[in-house]
Amino acid sequence: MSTFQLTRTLAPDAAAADLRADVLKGLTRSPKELPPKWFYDARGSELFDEITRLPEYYPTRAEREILVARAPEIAAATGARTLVELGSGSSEKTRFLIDALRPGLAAYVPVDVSESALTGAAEALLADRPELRVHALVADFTRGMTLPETPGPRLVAFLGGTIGNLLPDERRAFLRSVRSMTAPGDGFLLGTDLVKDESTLVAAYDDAAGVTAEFNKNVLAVIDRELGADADPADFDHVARWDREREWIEMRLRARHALTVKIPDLDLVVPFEAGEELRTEVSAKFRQEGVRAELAEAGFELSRWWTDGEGRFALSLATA
Ligand code: AVJ
Repeated sequence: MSTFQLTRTLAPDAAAADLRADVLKGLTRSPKELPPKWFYDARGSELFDEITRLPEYYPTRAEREILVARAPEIAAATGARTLVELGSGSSEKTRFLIDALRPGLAAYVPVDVSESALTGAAEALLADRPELRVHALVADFTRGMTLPETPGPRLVAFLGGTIGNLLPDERRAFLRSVRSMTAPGDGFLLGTDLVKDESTLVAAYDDAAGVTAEFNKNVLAVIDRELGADADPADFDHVARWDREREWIEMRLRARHALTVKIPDLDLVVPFEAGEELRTEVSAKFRQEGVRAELAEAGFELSRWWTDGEGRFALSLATA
């Protein structure tokens, strides 16, 4: 009997159609913008992995510290028999949760747009945990999805602070869709980066080694390869800026001089003025009261709040 099952809910060419639509819309509006999900081709995922090991990029280490310390409490509080993880990627930090939930855990349901990430993660997990049942879902969690029939209670986890990449409206819709996949008594575990001093935040998104700059510019390489475009990363500067009103970091690509980007697959020529900026990512930072209010609006009650020792990052446990 196999312990690994994979369900595709995305058409194989859905990503290609989404990219075309996002690029057409984002590069013909003013100000220009692209959604951050297009960073993550194979090279972009590798660069993000490198980012998580940079001295300036604290969120991954801070969240791991909380998970290691609190996994037993999370397991005891939820008694979850199914762990669903949205945007699971490599599932690297999730093993602390999985191991704390064993042996009651009946199924681990990782959800990601990347089939290769899902199979790689499942392989690594199953190598040491042959009894684990993994039911992977290839799906775009921002679009809502149907979960497999597995035993409750469920714990839905959304880690890494990735919720910060969603704009406030998208966040509301996302939290409601998470609520709609849970039943009373289920749990929701949410990782959020916290508001802190500007210099720490900006450094985390503008590291000295230039890895984040390369990650940011990788979106141009994706457009060049997938849409036949001629954007040259050397024509753009990496910008990371703290918006103190909206309490989010923005990453942008700033044209070094006036230029055009030709995108033959879209029949499009995109002009940039000298100094014009293209927004490539919003990464919102949170406070406890804001998280509590957003969860409540979606129908969740915040029941536990844990931070790392330095108070940089938080894990929230909410109940449906
Ligand atoms: C993976 C979305 C949590 O916003 O901090 C890292 C992505 N961008 N450096 C974040 C990212 C620039 C990261 N998330």
